Amino acid sequence: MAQPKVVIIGAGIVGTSLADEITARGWTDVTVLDRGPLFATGGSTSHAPGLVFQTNPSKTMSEFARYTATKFGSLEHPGGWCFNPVGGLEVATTPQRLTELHRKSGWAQSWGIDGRLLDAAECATLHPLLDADRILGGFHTPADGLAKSLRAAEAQANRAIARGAQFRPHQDVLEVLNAGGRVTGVRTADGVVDADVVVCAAGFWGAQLGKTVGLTIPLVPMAHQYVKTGQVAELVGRNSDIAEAGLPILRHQDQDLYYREHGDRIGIGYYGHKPMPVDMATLLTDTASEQMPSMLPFTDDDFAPAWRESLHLLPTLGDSKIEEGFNGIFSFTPDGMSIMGEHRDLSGFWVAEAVWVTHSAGVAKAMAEWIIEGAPRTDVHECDLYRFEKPALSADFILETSSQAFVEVYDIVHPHQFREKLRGLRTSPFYTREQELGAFFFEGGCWERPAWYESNAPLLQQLRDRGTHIPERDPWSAKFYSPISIAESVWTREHVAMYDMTPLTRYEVAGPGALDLLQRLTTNNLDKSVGSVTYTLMLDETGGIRSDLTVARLSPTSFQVGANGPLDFDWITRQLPDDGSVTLRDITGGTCCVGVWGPEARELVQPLCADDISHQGLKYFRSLQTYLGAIPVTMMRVSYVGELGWEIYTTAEHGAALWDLLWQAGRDHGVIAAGRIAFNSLRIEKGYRSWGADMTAEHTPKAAGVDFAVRPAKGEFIGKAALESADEPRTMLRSIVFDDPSAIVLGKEPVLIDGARVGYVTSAAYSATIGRCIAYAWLPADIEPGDGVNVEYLGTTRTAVVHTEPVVDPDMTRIRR
Ligand code: FFO
Repeated sequence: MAQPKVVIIGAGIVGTSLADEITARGWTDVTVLDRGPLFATGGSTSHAPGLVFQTNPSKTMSEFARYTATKFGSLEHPGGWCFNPVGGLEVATTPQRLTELHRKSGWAQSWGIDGRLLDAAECATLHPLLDADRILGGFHTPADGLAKSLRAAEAQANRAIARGAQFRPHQDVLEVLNAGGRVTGVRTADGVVDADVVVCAAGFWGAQLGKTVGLTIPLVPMAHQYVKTGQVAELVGRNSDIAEAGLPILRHQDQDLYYREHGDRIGIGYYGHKPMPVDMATLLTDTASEQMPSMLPFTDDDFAPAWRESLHLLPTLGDSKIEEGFNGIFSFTPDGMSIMGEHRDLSGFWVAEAVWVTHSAGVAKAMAEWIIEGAPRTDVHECDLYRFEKPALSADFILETSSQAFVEVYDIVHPHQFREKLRGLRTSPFYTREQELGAFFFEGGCWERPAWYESNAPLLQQLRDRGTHIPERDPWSAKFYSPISIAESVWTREHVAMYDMTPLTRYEVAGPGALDLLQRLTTNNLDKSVGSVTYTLMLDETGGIRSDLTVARLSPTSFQVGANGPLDFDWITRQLPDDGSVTLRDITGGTCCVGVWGPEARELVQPLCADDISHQGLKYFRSLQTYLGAIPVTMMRVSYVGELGWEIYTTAEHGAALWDLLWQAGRDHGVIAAGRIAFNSLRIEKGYRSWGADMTAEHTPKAAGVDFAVRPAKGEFIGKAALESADEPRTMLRSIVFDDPSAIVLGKEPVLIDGARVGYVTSAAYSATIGRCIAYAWLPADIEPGDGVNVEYLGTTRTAVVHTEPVVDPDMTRIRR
């Protein structure tokens, strides 16, 4: 076959980097189009200040940034450097920020980025413009630095050109052409450019282009202020024209500020002002003739506090003044992450949008792997184009949350902190009951999810009265948390509890081709009798875990699939056969589910059911379509919390009646409603993985400890060949148990042995059953149960021991009875 023709829209940092990565992999028929001139195209890259801070709570984003820094460091440009590794310094002026820097230092260690916490004097030595008296300390990352965005773009473009790529300026893409569900090219004023692959790397212009092909690319162009001072006396003579900068790039996040040198001047960027979303329609008319449509006029008033605060932090600026400034446009998204992927209904149309210079080369590499090899080697689920729930694609949601992402860009954000605006978009039929019970709601996937119930406070008191240790939490881990959750998990293990499982994504997969499709898509054997329920994995072509599912066979040709969110719907949709023999329907919102779990679950439910739901009557991992009272239900004997009981499903209109029926019947058993925090603790005790947190497409089933769900003998499935030729895993997911009953970690902390970083924590929870915190961690494969490890949490070292799995109930006596 002839080489695929690739058109990249946008010659900014993403488009040029992608042209380089794609041509480097041997696809050389690449044309890059830009609406502006080359390479100062007038987009965000043209004015990007180029600070590359690599550390990020997201491992993926950190890896993208690390690749960018490394790659830019190796680029050649006649004008000079593309990357200047001056290092990065973030300073704290509040105790909260100092603690945050400890957390940051933890992420850096977890993701393998060199960094060190410094006291105020050390910070001032590193960056002599700093007033040491103003700061409490800092975090120094020597490998961070400055990217020269335009040079890096041009240098990468030149490599691509040398391999045959073409770059064409002044080409507004007027239309994306397609036939039979595939892209065939793009049309510009100059004519048609044929293409098999079109990549939209148009930055903040991209959302408009997406619209023309029926795609919502949820980004908002935001104006952000950047100024340059005049000459700063202290800097005179320090930097050669070529070096431009020698001091570390600096962040003062308590005041939403960052700084870099421009020779003997200082550049200051500011996020403290109100969000300034840019209306694209007016931008297009207002700037039609402008060289730099992405640079809006400076608004002095918005910058006044920034200047004041800058003089406090860097007093020598007092002799200087703001000499120039502008409000530069770049893209913000609802969750602050980039947007990557292929259009589901227009194959060959790809998106690489909302990418900072910081992450650009890493994103481009992953895109090239995805386009050419079929899957990126880095886990990109956090950036996937199809990660958004439906309400999150509304204009209201996109504007509101992207503005919030701007406000929070330098904020200290708790991992369990949830959106405050646009809440209540999805509520289960049990919602009013939950409110009555004093539920504290977390938000997830636009659903309201009870985290714990204040009505269970007396149970916590009972636990205290019987002498149970309830660990005190530090202020950080005590946020978005209540010890009531401990009482809820104990009550589940000792009696019975009701869990609202409605937000669990579920699909109906039906039709004569349903079994074949699911067999091809997943690793376990699903060709079992009606009533069977199977835990199974979806792999990508490289054998990485895309998701873990439960599949219930409700009839010979219809299956209910319990899934992990919108990405599963997207993946399955892409694999549907063309012949119409399978239909896929998201039934999450039209149905609901209560998990009734605990040793007394059967006593509670059996009297409501005419069918036999004894241990033999409805076996473990079997389902039954029956009635509870007058309510039609599907019961599945599955338990993510590791207790006797069922997930009980019904359609939405019966939901409230089902809840009330169970609640009434449970009175004699003291049934409680229990929340997500207890749920999470119990599943961690039981060794059950949470996809996205504990395992992703970067991991094989064996490494993640879920290879029991892989049955090669059943026949072909996606990823099977890759698994057969896979090397032995070098890292394994393990359960670790902390020694100190008061030790708490939350996830993403580094794991060390003898002072050297060996891995990182994925998720963690306090286990009431064993009275210790349990965590999952990715560790070298030769570290085994019984081995000791250290976990760094906010500057303290917690000792833990690798445990056999599961930690609780390895003999399954609680579930199988
Ligand atoms: N679907 C349902 N119905 N319920 C769930 O809780 C979930 N999940 C995800 C997505 N789909 C779901 C899947 N995660 C087990 C472990 C993880 C799960 C679901 C179930 C489990 O019970 N594993 C047992 C049984 C294995 C077997 O017999 O094959 C085990 O590992 O011992 C919630 O996130």
